[in-house]
Amino acid sequence: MSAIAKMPNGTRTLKSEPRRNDADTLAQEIVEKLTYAIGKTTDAARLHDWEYATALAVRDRIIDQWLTSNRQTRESGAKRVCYLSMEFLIGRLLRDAISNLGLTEQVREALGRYGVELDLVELLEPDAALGNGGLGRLAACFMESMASLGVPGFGYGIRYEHGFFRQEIVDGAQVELPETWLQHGNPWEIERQERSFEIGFGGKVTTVDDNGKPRFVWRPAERVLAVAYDTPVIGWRGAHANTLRLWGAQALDPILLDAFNSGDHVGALLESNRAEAITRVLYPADSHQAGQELRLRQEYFFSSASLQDIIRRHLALNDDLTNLADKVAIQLNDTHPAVSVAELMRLLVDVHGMDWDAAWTVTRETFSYTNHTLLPEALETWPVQLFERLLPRQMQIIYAINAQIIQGARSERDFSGEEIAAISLIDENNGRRVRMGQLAFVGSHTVNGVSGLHTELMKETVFHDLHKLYPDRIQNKTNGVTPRRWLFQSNPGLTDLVSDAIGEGFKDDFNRLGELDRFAEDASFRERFAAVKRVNKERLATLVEERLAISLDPDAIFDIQVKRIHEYKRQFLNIIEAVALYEQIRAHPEIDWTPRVKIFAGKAAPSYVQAKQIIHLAGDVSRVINSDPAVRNLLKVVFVPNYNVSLAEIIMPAADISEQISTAGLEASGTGNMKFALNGALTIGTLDGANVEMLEHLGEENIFIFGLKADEVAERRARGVGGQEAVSEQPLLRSALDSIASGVFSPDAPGRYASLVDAVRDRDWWMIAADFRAYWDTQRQLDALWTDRARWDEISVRNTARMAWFSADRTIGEYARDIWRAGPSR
Ligand code: 26Q
Repeated sequence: MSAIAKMPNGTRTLKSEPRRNDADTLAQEIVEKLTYAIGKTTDAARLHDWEYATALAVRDRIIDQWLTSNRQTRESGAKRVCYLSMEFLIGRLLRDAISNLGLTEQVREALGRYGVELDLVELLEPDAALGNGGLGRLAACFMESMASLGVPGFGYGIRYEHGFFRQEIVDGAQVELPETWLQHGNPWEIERQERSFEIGFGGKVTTVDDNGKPRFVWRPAERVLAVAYDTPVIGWRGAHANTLRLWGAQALDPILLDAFNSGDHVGALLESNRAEAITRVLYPADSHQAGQELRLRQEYFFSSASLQDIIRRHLALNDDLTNLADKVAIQLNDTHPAVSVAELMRLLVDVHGMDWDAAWTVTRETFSYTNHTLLPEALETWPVQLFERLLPRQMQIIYAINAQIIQGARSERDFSGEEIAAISLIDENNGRRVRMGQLAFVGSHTVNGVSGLHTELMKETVFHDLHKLYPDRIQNKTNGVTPRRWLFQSNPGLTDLVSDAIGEGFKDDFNRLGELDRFAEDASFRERFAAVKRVNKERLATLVEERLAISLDPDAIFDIQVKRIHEYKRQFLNIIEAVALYEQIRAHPEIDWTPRVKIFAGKAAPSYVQAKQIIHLAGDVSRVINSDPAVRNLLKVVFVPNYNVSLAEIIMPAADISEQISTAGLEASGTGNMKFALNGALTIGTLDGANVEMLEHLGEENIFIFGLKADEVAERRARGVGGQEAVSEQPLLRSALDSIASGVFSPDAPGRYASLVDAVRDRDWWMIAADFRAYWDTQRQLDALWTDRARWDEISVRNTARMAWFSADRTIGEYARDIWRAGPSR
């Protein structure tokens, strides 16, 4: 690598001619890697070695394109997009890279010559699980999409040594185990020790005289080093490559030599342990405040490193920082990097000597911010005291920004005291806290929500008063998913079928997927479409049989809910419906029930008690129903442990029904909903998040919407309507709740679910009782539809055909046009 990077004409690749991509050449290069990078002969190589060698051979091809893309961006002076995100939930990269380079068949053949199967090799790669769920996966889809569109993009994040925990179910309960994705090395990353920056914490702020003006100097008490690890991200057809730059923490002085020499060998390492702790582990909470100091350290660490890197690169190509916003757009993925607003001000004013007003203009023109949640308990705030102790200068800057904003609101807009309190960067009601959402909002030129409904609710709720002050700042950018991973790679059968029908063109111009619509009326096409689904269901059934020893009938409806476990996502509603159905099947053996398999997967935050109970309940219900002969296999319930990206790639293509049943107004967008529908699943869902746009694009006959709307939920909550009435009026619901509460599914601990059930009967905050009836009826409507397979398959085909708009390419195109004002560099 360094031979390439340090060549005199540093941008030229070593190969003067384009690489050959035939199976012979690939076979030879893979064996070369096996020999010289791993030190093994083909006879001695384990499958792991083949995986590593294959990745390295493929990586060489990516690096060729990477160096070219970087040179093009540099020479064209094109604007760069820097996507700052605490999370990148990438999954595996080998299949993605091979597929985007168009090398799948050649690599398969190359490995085949040594009796090695590509599919098995791919399975050995650990998931890069540097994220919790939707927000992190969105960042990964966006990276792939920017590369595919040729938008010069940089992802900036944290190289967690341990990603999202591995979930095991022990005696019915979730157990979190450490995840060790780097154990066998990471062939995709390139460490860049020379790209490192000092990051300070704590200490004091003093002022010095700078030609008669005071200048602030921060003297941190503690310093650590942020070291860059780069992963190239290759786009579709290998036409462009971008960089994902993740920061790892190191001690400035890894071994305190004085201490070491005086014999204190353990003490000599204390500092390096403390430094490296910053990037040790991903916080596994996606909805509740973590609140720990280490989290704030992580946020500042990666924000500061990224900004220093951006400034360094800018100054290498430009005279000063006044035109920063013409050359870079920085997107803040939620508030996690929001401290960047204060940090950029500090770097511009204190370090680079810009005056305050000019710096504020540059800052605001550079940043934009995406909000991903309205849940009050998830809005990020930090105690002022903690902030001040850890980041004293940044805290001063936040106060100064706040004063400026509040003054403007008072003098120019005549804001009332209440309105001022609402826009203030400091929450004075809960023991003085810094509000990261407000900071990100005022420091950005554009703020966006991730679906139409979510964006409107942002304007009405969390950012009501800031929206009044800056009425043009909020925009909508409905999420999307990359069709490369979520259709081409995960569902090759369907991809080939679509190609047969409408030609290969849709792979390069995804909007053309719409041409598939007319095939919904073609009976023979529908049959082939259903046959692909059937094969995908068999594959999932095999996985469930192998992992859980539960046998599934691929002819039953596969009804699937996979996502983080959360009360607002209402897995509990789904389980209650399963219990009600179970009781009805037992009570009415004479009815011709439609066979159904309910599949669940997802992780609970380790401290989220109710979410963990829901997992426990799914397992308990599963055991009782699956083993009851009276059910005659008409209903099965399965909880698949350790949901991750790789499991999703098997699950999405195998679904008949996709469950998107959040309490209306609470799911910002959802992206699993898009992956399922793209693969032909029928959605049962509430009018929430991007389900609303899915309804618009699919047409109301092709999606199954039920339940209260967002405004109705808000109104019922405001009136304090509880669950009592709804429960007493619905015998199916009442009986299911009674069974769960009385221990029918938990005879070992009959009271285990008492509080879960009581919450529905009493407050019904999540509208489970309120929505049960509509949910039940819609499920039975789907049962009936299943018996008309021509109609079901027609709807299924239309779902795939009409999901083109939900490609992340469309989303990225909108960000580039409306927010970043950046285009392809080619
Ligand atoms: C915050 C502070 C301290 C510790 C952790 C966090 C934290 C971490 C992750 C808060 C939230 C998250 C993740 C949120 C998330 O994934 N939101 C989802 O974002 C998706 C992409 O926009 C949407 O589709 C989902 O609707 C939304 O729930």
